[in-house]
Amino acid sequence: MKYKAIIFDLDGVICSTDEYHYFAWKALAEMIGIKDFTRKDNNLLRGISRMDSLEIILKKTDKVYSDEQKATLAEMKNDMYKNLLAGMSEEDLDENVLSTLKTLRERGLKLAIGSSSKNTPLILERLGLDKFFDAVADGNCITHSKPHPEVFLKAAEFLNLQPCNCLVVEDAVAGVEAAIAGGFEAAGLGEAGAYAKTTYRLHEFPDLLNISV
Ligand code: B16
Ligand code: MG
Repeated sequence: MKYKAIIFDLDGVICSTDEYHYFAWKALAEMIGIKDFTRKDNNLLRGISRMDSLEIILKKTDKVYSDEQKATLAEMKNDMYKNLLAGMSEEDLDENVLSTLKTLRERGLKLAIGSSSKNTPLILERLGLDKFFDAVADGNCITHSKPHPEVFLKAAEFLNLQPCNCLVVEDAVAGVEAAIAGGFEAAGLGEAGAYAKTTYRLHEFPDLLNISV
């Protein structure tokens, strides 16, 4: 077997919290007078840390913010995002995602999370997945966010495996870049699926079962 483990991105792969990030960033952008924050803009933030995401959004305004003000803005966005997460439950876990994960595990693969999000523990708990994965690397245990490979290297380290034995699943171009930079192969959903460096294109999550892992 080529792969011994699969490392999953969280937002936009395991669950649709990428939509909540979009709503929260859009609300924040409007609050500070940016009226044209689009889904296309939001795609640039996939896999990018909270503070780096804010910096990208602030390029759309001429206003200058101090570091302290930026920290406040990021906290406001996170509060709005967490309000949306509070409404999540196990019912928000797509049945196809859960059954695919279970089948992959039955096939003998280790399953891990590699997410830039500091809210990973909260999201996994809301979805009833807090004890499900063999390893979780997230925004709380890294200093460099995607496209740096640190989060995936951490996940591989937690699994005690080499990157060449792990497949990364991503929805973000930055996430595919991170995987490739770390020596992993990558399967991509959405924009990441169409990205030239992506090893396997997934049209939907269960397509993972068709990759000869
Ligand atoms: P937080 P992923 C990433 O998660 C999101 O794609 C990105 O939009 C977000 O800014 C980042 O996590 C940080 O999230 O503000 O919750 O710490 O896609 O790597 O699972
Ligand atoms: Mg993602």
